[in-house]
Amino acid sequence: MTSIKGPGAPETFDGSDLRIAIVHARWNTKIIESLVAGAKKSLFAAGVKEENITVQTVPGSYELPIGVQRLYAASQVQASQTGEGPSATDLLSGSTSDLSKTATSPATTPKKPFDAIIAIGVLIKGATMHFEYIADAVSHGLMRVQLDSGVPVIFGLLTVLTEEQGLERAGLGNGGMHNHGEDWGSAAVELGVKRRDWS
Ligand code: DLZ
Repeated sequence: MTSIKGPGAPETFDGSDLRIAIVHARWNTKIIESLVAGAKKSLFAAGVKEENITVQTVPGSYELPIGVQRLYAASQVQASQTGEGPSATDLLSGSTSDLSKTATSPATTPKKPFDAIIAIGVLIKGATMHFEYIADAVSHGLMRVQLDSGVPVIFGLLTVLTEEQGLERAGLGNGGMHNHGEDWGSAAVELGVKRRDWS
């Protein structure tokens, strides 16, 4: 029997003028790389241009919320400096993070703020309570960033009990499960497009 789980019949959205970021953790690299590749595959399939996709890494999943928050702020500052967004003074609020420093360096090409950001991490349960604390903090942190900033943040955090479960969900297992990164890429395009109508 086919499963009823999943996002339903695919709709198509034109991502050709979207700017999308992927922020991913480096823990559990083999799984992460496949998820990132899956997300990019869907972005390209929807017409997102390679030059409009930014990939940034953080050490572990716990750092995803701050990575997403600063990268988005950096893109807003960059846009303000190239006349494509609100003014830099409205946005920077004295931040000294590395990502905002990157943003305040002179921009060469006009770039608008990101339309959506995909946060990708893989948490594999161990023998301690680490998993629970990080999963909870990251879930809440990413939701907070998206509601506070208004930019859609796609939840690409796998919270799995075993490595095998992670490999399966990255399309690398023997069970024939599809690569969940592809769903996240499609969700980013859909939300990026719809967000404009909701503005
Ligand atoms: C410490 C830790 C552990 C135990 N497990 C994972 C994991 O399975 N996946 C992941 O993305 N990160 C893990 N980390 C690292 C934390 O997310 C974080 O990078 C460190 O605690 C430093 O803040």
